[in-house]
Amino acid sequence: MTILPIITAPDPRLKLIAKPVAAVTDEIRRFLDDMLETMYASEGIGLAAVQVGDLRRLVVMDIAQRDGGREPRYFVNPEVVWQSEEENVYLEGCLSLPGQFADVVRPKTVKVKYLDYDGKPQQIDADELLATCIQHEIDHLNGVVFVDHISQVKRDIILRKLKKEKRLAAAD
Ligand code: K1U
Ligand code: ZN
Repeated sequence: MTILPIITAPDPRLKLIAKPVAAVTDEIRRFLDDMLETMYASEGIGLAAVQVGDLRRLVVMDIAQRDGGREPRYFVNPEVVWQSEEENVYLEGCLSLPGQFADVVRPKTVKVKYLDYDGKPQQIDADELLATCIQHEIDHLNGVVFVDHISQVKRDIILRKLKKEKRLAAAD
């Protein structure tokens, strides 16, 4: 399996919109496996293909890994088909915005339809961290990052910090 490089902000590739997948092939399953290994290696709980420069609507997640055992989840063409009016606030992070966190308000509960690892249609009712994380990952597929949900002032502070860190890293 391959650990893929993760794109970090600011980068125009994080603003691109991913395209639906026609069928879940062996090649896609191999790529999902690489995405999952990349996510585990980075100690994340989710990863969208856009974050590794691939414009397909693919997401991997494991919200259980901090409790010990692994419970990987694979979402192909995930789509929110219902969202609650009730909202929830969660302190979000992002592997593409390393070291940056902010409170994000999102629907508390969502129903998501998707294809699973075997290409079978599925639907889940998500709440708590699962709902937050799947919405965060679907945002990535639509060229949106969590700082797009916060005030412009806070967003500018975070993006300026990341830009400076990239400049300093490039000068090393
Ligand atoms: O998409 C990503 O960049 C992955 C991201 C998922 C996420 C975390 C928290 C809220 C919403 C979405 C991360 O895994 S960030 C890093 C992380 O490991 C983490 C941060 C906060 C809580 C739990 C894990
Ligand atoms: Zn993210």
